[in-house]
Amino acid sequence: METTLIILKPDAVQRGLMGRIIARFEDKGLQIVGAKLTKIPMSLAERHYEAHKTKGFYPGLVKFMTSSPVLVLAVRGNGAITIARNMMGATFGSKANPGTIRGDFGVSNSFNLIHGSDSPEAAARELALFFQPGEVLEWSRAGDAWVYDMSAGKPE
Ligand code: D4T
Repeated sequence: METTLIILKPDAVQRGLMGRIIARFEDKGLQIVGAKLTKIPMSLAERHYEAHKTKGFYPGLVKFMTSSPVLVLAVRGNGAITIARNMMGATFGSKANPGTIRGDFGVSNSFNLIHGSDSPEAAARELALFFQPGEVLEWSRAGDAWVYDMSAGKPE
């Protein structure tokens, strides 16, 4: 099982899209194992996006991410990192395909609604940035036996 860090960005929260976006992950069969509504401090936004520090869009990105509350989620499932990235769609709302979160809910390139970790290493780093030990929960869903075929002893 993988856990990925998802952030519903300030535009998603301000536009009242949290419920519809979370519903997509739940409908898919992914499990919410952590959730936090928070206003990201500047220092945390800078660390989260430190890979983009030299890019021209970095100052605007950090300003946007700290401008208003976000909903931070830990989302778990077999292959959750890639599944969530595919559900999010291309980075720019103007380019994202219909059927994806960015493709269905946005047209902006910089206000692109959602962040998702892009690798297991990034997920581990980002989960540790946004969640304290114990805030990502281990819990079993009553319907889990019908989300995956477990007949081989692992999720298929
Ligand atoms: P995040 O990291 O937010 O999940 O987005 P992506 O993984 O899809 O895209 P990214 O890391 O390349 O970009 C991070 C963030 O910066 C904004 N951005 C990006 C921007 O405002 N202008 C740009 O030219 C690019 C490339 C959007 C997402």
